[in-house]
Amino acid sequence: MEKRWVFKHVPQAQNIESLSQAININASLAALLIQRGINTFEEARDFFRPSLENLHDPYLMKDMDKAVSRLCEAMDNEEKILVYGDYDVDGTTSVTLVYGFLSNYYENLEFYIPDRYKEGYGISKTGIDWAHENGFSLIISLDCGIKSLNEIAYASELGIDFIICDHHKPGDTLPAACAVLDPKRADCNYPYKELSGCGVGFKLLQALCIDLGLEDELLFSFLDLLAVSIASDIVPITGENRILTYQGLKVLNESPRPGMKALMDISGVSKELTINNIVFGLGPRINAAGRIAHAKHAVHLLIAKDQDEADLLAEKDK
Ligand SMILES: [Mn+2]
Repeated sequence: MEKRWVFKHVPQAQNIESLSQAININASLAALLIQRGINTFEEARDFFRPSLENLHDPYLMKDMDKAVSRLCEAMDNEEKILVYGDYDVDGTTSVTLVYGFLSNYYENLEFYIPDRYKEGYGISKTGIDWAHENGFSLIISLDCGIKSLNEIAYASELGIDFIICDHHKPGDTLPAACAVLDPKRADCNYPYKELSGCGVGFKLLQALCIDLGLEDELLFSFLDLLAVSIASDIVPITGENRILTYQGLKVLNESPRPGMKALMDISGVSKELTINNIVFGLGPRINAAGRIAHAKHAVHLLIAKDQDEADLLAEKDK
């Protein structure tokens, strides 16, 4: 493969001098940082110490207010809520995050992952019919939905509302859902555009926590799923994704959930887990469930609370 080298400009001497003094590093390192857009003490601090305090306000995302108020209405009225995700790693980690978090506060909740071979990618008519037959009136779609205009219109005829959490580029028309969360919407002013599908689901939960006055701590214990989604979906590890990945790796290394621990053991990760271990070890194993059998097994593995159960489920996915 032919490589095309893109050379970065050498920064101005006075900028190198001022950054190297501000953070007490040598000129070569300061030049490398400036070439990566880090010019000040504050920017360097945020780069070296990625902090959850620097996450963006979730309410900057278009439709977030509508999404939270529909979700709260559903919970107040004890409606049946379906968490619907795609069958790849981003989809199954998103479903584990949203289903796993909400189930701590709300019981009338189930999840659904379409069958890769029978239903294909995205929202399926089969899935909507299943939701209708089982009395669901709200579907939260994760990592899919932005292009499912017909399916979402069909659901609406059956009295089922949608909250879409997607990160794919929308077409010319948006689906007629109650709320369409997607930073790539042309009219969305959210400052960071490269979130994974799981990242958009995380923003919805972050907004819900603010609205209901819930502590962030429980939500942050789910950050391992964000790190796995970001690494496996190959979205850039910049900005907010870098904070989520850094903190997610910490959760994976310090207090992994049983399902992740089981996958780490099977992948032979003995030392500190890195992004490479996720991309080549954990991610493919989570993906395998959807290819060999059904991706719902990956969610069962990731939500397992008991280590013996998780070890057994992971053996199956081997
Ligand atoms: Mn995705």
